[in-house]
Amino acid sequence: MPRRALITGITGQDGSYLAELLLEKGYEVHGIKRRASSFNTTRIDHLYSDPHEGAPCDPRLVLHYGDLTDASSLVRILAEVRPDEIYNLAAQSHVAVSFEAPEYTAEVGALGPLRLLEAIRFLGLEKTARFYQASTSELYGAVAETPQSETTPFRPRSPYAIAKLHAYWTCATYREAYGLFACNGILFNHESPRRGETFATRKITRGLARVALGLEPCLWLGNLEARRDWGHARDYVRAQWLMLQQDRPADYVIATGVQHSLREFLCWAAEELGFSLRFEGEGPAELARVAALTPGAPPDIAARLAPGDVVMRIDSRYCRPAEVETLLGDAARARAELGWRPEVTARQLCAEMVEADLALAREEARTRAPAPRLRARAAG
Ligand code: NDP
Ligand code: GDR
Repeated sequence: MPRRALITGITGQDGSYLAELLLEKGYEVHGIKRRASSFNTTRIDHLYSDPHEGAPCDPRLVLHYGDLTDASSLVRILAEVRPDEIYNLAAQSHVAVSFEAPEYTAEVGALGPLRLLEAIRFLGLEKTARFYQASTSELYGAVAETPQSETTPFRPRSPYAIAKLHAYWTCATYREAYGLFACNGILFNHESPRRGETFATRKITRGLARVALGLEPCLWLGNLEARRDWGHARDYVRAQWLMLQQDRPADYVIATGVQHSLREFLCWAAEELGFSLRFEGEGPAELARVAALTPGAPPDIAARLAPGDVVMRIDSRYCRPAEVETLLGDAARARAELGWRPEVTARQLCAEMVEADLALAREEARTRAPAPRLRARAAG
């Protein structure tokens, strides 16, 4: 009998890579997708074969409608699937959005895992199923200790992080109270060409590629000084799987141990496109002043290629009410116990993302036929 996994959030970035990994390993993969007014399975469509299209149907990928805010759907799906492994990846995962929708963020991110864990108990699966909770480096938020490891105290700084803190302790408590094999993966930022378009790295690679091809006039960003420990999502889902294959459940930090600023990432993306940015009107004091402006106020910080050719501007609407300035992970435990190591550096990740976004932008430019405005690799 193949092992059976259930992935919540299978339509997201990590869900899609994890589904690929588990299918490769011979699992029967079940995923929860939520109802949306338009298609929301583009990241996993390549894995799914429609039985009506005559293609050899792979019955090992099965999708179920459900929602982490709907306990009865979770009970029904768990009862039907009776999975060996459950990966809880679903969340309202955008930190900035969590300030605008804090209650919904907590409904999904804090109470969602609780509902799932209670459903596991209700169905008597706690002695057979293994559970992975998508915890996050955002739990460290404003903590001074660096780098951050499993023993670093948490100091969340957003409604998103507070919801994830609730989920972290729920997971740990169900492990201690009911003997459930439950792990928190405290993952630092991980990206890929499948990253959501409004997260910083993807916004940069997609935005600059589109600017380079004349599809957009300018890219608008917030705090360029934020420092993150960026890895590749494909490497990070491997760690998720490894955690559930151990003899004992534990919590693990997953990170590369190398940190860069968003400004560096922006410059790399520009380089990949064949141009270098010159910044003007900036500095920490200048940035703080702009951050304090009314959202949408005329910006005065810019990155130019040449006089008159502004390709990036700062807009305070993308600065958060409370910012996490710096995160850097220490994944020593994962290296020692899981044998996990990242294979892709942040610089390589950026190159892969630019390549993918350039291909998408070229395709769009071909159908829209605008005049490319910059001489760069983009024109090739
Ligand atoms: P995404 O935002 O790409 O994916 C989130 C997934 O959750 C999507 O499938 C989304 O569905 C689904 N979802 C959202 N709300 C609900 C709901 N109410 N019920 C059911 N499903 C829902 O996130 P990532 O793949 O990047 O991240 C996966 C998890 O890991 C998230 O929990 C995130 O918070 C966490 N995490 C991510 C890190 C990162 O750097 N990527 C780092 C640390 C933690 P839909 O496609 O319909 O929107
Ligand atoms: P983060 O990722 O908040 O770390 O959460 P994001 O890419 O959104 O922001 C990273 C940093 O870049 C700064 N920034 C901007 N961010 C966005 N989105 N858009 C902008 O225009 C912009 N300009 C500057 C941010 O202020 C921030 O400092 C991600 C999510 O995947 C979470 O779900 C996950 O838990 C953490 O990573 C680890």
